Amino acid sequence: MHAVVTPEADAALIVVDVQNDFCPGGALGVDEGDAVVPVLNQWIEAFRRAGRPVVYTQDWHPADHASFKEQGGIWPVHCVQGTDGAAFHPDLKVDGHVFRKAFASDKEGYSGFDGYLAEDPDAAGPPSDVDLASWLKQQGVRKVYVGGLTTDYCVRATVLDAIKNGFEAVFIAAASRPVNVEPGDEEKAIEDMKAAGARVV
Ligand code: VGL
Ligand code: ZN
Repeated sequence: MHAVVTPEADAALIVVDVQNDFCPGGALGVDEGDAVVPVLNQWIEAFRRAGRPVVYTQDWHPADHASFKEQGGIWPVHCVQGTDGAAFHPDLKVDGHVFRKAFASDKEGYSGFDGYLAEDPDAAGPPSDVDLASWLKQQGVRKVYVGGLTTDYCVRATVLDAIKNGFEAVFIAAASRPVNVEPGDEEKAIEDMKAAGARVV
C-alpha cells in the first residue's frame, strides 16, 4: 500500500487536472491516467481529516484554444469548458476549491498557478480574479504536495511555479502519470522538479 504522509499544519494538496479528457478514452487520454484517482483519494482524505486545504486545478479551454492543432498548437481538442471531457473523473473525491486555467483563447497555461478560483464550479464561463498563489498564502500555506495529470506538463509546471512563488514543493509520484510526447519526458520532468528543489515522495 502506498503511504500517505501526515499533512503538516502549513501544507496543502494540489490535485492537478484529474479530468476525463486526460484519462483513458478521453481526447488526450494518458496511459493509466485513471490510476491516480484511488491514490489521490487517499491523500485528499488525509488532508481533509487534518483540516488542511485541498485544491483542484482544471484545464478549462475555449473551443478555439491556441494549444489545439487547429490553431497551430500541439494538442487535440481537449478540456473544452463545460464539456464532459473537462469534468473531473467521476470517482475523484472533490472536496475543496477549484482553480481554472488556460480559459482564454490566446493564453497557454500549464501551471496551476495560472489558475483562478471558480467561485461557482457549475458556471461554465471564466473564473474569478483570485489566483492560486494568493489564495494559498491567505490560508497560511507554505508547503504544497502536488499530484495528478500530467507529470511532464501541468504537474511539472505547477511544482516549478510553486517554488518560484516561495512554497516548498513535494511531487507525489504514485499520484501522477505522464503524457510522454517524447520518450523520456517523464524522467526529464522529475529531474527538472528535483533540480528546482522539489522533494519526491
Ligand atoms: C495538460 C496537455 C495539454 C496537462 C494540459 O494537464 O498536463 N497537458 N493541456
Ligand atoms: Zn490543455
